[in-house]
Amino acid sequence: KQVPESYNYTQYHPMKEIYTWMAQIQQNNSELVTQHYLGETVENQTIYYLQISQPSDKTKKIIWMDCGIHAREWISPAFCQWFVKEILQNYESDPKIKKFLENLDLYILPVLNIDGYIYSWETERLWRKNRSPHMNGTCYGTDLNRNFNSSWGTVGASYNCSSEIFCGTGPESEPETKAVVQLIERKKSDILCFLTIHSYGQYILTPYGSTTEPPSNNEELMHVAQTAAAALAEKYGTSYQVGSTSLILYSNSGSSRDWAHMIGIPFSYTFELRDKGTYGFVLPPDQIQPTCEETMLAVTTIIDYVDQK
Ligand code: ING
Ligand code: ZN
Repeated sequence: KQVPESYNYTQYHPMKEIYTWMAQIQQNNSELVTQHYLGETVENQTIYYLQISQPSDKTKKIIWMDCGIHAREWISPAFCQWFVKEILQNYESDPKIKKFLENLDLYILPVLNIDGYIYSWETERLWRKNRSPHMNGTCYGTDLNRNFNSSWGTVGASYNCSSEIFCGTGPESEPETKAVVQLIERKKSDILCFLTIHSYGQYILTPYGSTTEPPSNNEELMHVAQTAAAALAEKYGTSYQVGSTSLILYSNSGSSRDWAHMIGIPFSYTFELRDKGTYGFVLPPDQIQPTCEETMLAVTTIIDYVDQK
């Protein structure tokens, strides 16, 4: 399969280059990849996701993975792009990939918070939120991972628009949140697995963040995540901690992971990629490749498990 040859997957890329990459990926792999419109950002940038589907008449289940919900977590979009490249490059030769694509479609959203990502490149490297204006433009940004309709605004969130964890003016107040919600709601009975990629800290987080009450399938959720973390560690020895957000970190409400599980998607996880704080959000480019390689093992472990279920 063709991936744009000149594209450097071991560098971070500005949004403009990611847009071009998405268009080329679809052009060069038109039998497998479709670029779909998801919605628009506050600043009218178009949000796209890529659907990777093997042609067949069979109805398939869906694996969702979004990246770049937080602007400064640059390793996240880098991973979504790496993931797509790996699937396309190894599709012919790797029977495991061919096998799960018989039953599953992959929906990959490389950058959700496009306005924030651009702002992080051009103005403020450590910007986190989107770029919605509040208080007559004196204060900017909603934390999109506090804006979903899952115990919205109850814990680990702020009503102050200058806070890093401002939850917005209401559940789904932001167009970026709404765009995700509309698609996922429409497809939810087919979605098996919802993965949302962040950094940093080296965690695989299970629901819920908003309550310490475990979800009904907690044992299986934990088992699969632990297997994924073990597969990840085999590559470079990187250790990940597994557990529910509210138990191993702190409580938070309005996250997309909680929301996805609450509407009935059984396997819902947040990944917090490298590192553990040495570089934090400013992970050096020489760690893109090892981070993506090891994360690939964790993600494919989860996909294989849900495929075989
Ligand atoms: N972390 C996520 C956040 O939205 C999270 C997930 C929530 C982690 C609560 C820990 C506790 O804050 C990052 N890095 O964005
Ligand atoms: Zn994040």
